[in-house]
Amino acid sequence: MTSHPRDEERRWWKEAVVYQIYPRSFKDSDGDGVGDIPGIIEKADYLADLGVDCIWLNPVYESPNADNGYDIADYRAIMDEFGTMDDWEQLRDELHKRDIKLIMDLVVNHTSDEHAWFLNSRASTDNEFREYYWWREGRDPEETDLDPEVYDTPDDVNEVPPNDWESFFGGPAWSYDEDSGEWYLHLFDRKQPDLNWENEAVRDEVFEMMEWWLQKGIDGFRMDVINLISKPEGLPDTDPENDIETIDRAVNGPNVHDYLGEMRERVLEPDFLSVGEMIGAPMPMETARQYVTPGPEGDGLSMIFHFEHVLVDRGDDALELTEWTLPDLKAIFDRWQDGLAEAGWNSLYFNNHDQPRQVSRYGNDSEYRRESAKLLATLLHTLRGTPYIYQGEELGMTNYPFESLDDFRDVATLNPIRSALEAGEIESFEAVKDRARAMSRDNARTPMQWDDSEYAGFTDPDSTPWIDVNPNKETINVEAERADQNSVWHYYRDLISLRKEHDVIVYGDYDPLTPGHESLWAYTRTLGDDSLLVVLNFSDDETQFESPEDLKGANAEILISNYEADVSDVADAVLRPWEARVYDLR
Ligand code: TEU
Repeated sequence: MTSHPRDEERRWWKEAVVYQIYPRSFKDSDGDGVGDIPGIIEKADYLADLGVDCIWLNPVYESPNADNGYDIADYRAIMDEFGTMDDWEQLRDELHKRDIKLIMDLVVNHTSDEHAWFLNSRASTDNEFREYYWWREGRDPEETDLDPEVYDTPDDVNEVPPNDWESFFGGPAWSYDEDSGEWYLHLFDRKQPDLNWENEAVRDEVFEMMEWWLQKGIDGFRMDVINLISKPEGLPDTDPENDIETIDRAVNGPNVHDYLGEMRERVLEPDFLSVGEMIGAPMPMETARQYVTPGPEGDGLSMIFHFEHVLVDRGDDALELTEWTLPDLKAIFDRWQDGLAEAGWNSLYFNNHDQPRQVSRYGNDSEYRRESAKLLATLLHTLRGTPYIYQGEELGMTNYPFESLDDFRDVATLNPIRSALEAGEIESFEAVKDRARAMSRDNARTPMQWDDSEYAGFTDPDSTPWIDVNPNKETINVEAERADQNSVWHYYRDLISLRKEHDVIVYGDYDPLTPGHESLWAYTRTLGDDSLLVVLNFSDDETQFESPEDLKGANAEILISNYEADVSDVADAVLRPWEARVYDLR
């Protein structure tokens, strides 16, 4: 049994609650319909009132915005739409003044095709920048199974790309460059060429840039798709017969731990929050541990974002939805809670700028919106790990009622649907409407709902927001929820403050009690003499919790619950729809 953490195991980033800000959709200060840094500064007190300890800021760097800032043209400059470097410095200071830390997004698997490195790289085949990216000659179609018709090449070029990989946004992962007659690799959009980390000069550039930001006083990085930086030897084709797709070829490449080890030695410190986004699933636990074990044995990342629980309802195809079950979801969390119990640390999230809204996906966003939003929050804030709140989650914001293709802005939604339409695989948008609605990243990107005014207080009434505001801003908004003691907002605030009072929430052991149950998720957290029991009813129906013998008659007090809690008896409690209870068993 874990007793109180030894001092060296204590880390601010284990005790913190992180709040993610997607600047484009948070708050527009200058009426151009796009959120910006001065807008975030206006809301610094809001963040302090909620009680969060750290902000993760999505990319604010100069970018042509093919992928909303994940296509960076200059790592050391701020995007005009978002403000200036002075604004950024002011934001840093305003946050730090309120004891809120700041981590920046590090997007170094790829750059924009408008980054100076790529412009140079493209300019000729023999300059030092050519080796910054993955340029390769094409192949004779006869020697492959690939259909040259599929690729975008001039009529007189009868070639297919160096391998058959597909972009994660749909279409081929290679684009043909007419000037040099070669192809370049882009695992995402064609405007996001992959950097070649095998080149030491690339690593130097990246580490110097990270150092530059750390010198500016930031507290760490969220590392975009960092498990893609090392590519497999020879860039082999996929192997569908053995179920090996592009993603399997691309993740956790042979040198990834060397590169991260070098990063750890050169720029990272244990006190920085470094959270690596690791796409693809499932990930072997050994690999995960390697990423999060402190140096020199491990790569020394504080934690990672794995994808297993957010792929639980996804099929193989980008547009395929499947049913998820609670036992499946629990099994994933249990595996990670257990896998990183001794070494490493977990991140806890359902939402971010790439995921549909959690209450629409794992909860009930109509009749039990409020209850289920609070239940999901209870889960994320009482598991072992660091909880991440994505803007609007603290209001129980929901998915958007998308009606037509024009409502979407995201390349990851638009590219595959447009290709499917062009290829005649679907006749109209209607064929994929339900799926696009359920899973589009744009669900997360509609503007933050501050009040019930025309554009929810996100931007001026006489401006036009870059993406529509959810009509439910009438009732779901900051102003209304702050005025209502029973709101999702107040519940989040309570959860955040409980974390500060109870070490057991941060450091306690996790023990699941109901792994196979269809609708109940119950577990204990234990640290020395402190012990919590969490019981969650993932259902529209009442569900009885049969407590283990040793908990019957335990002296329990309800620490927090999403219902009026007149019950303190653990034994065989009947939980109401989406009821969440946290008992203090001490
Ligand atoms: O996302 C990684 C990623 O591949 C997925 O989350 C992606 O959104 C999904 O597979 C699309 O269907 C990161 C960023 O979080 C995301 O916003 C960027 O678009 C992507 O990397 C490229 O930088």
